[in-house]
Amino acid sequence: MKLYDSIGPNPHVVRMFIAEKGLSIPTITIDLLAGDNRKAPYSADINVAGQMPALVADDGSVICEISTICDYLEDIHPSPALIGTTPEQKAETRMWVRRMDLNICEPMINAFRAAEGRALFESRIKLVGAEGAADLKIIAKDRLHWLAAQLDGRTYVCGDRLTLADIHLYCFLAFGAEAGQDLTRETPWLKTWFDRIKARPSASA
Ligand SMILES: N[C@@H](CCC(=O)N[C@@H](CS)C(=O)NCC(=O)O)C(=O)O
Repeated sequence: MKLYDSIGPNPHVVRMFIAEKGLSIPTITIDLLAGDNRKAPYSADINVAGQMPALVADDGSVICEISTICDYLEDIHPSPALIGTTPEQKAETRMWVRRMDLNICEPMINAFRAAEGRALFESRIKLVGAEGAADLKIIAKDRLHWLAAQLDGRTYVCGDRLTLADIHLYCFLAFGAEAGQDLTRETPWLKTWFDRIKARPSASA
């Protein structure tokens, strides 16, 4: 098995998940700043979407999209469970991951690409304009407030279970904090939760 890795929050999610699993997977680093992820051989042979990361399984299967990569790793290494051990636990984790990904992480990242990251991304993908970027930042913050209100009082997103949902949200908020969208202090619960996850050794993976 090998992981095609790079800078950025998506690869960070997978590295943190791997660290929490206690796994050691060899990595091949792709130079995202140089755009090597969008050139052959990576975009031709590994990830047709030209994005990072990608996992190559022992049988040569290529697995892309971070939630899918984490699902696969959980399937082959069920313990410790970071998605769940029952259908209900798995559904709960995936429900929160989907909510945070669609409603918070995507607008946050699309805003970053169109604003702070514009020079890097404008030759790669279609971007919204400056006003759109500002609106996306407002949407990400607004949805995060909604999420934080739902989770207030919980140790982890799924109660007493540390899951992919914590890892996913943490990695994106940590990225935002370094990239012009520091949302880590928006509510008292969020601050406490963020610092709790940040303290885990896996956070620096
Ligand atoms: N939906 C994809 C998103 C992957 C993604 O956006 N990766 C970023 C790194 S954080 C990337 O490859 N950016 C460089 C680019 O798009 O050229 C996933 O779940 O893996």
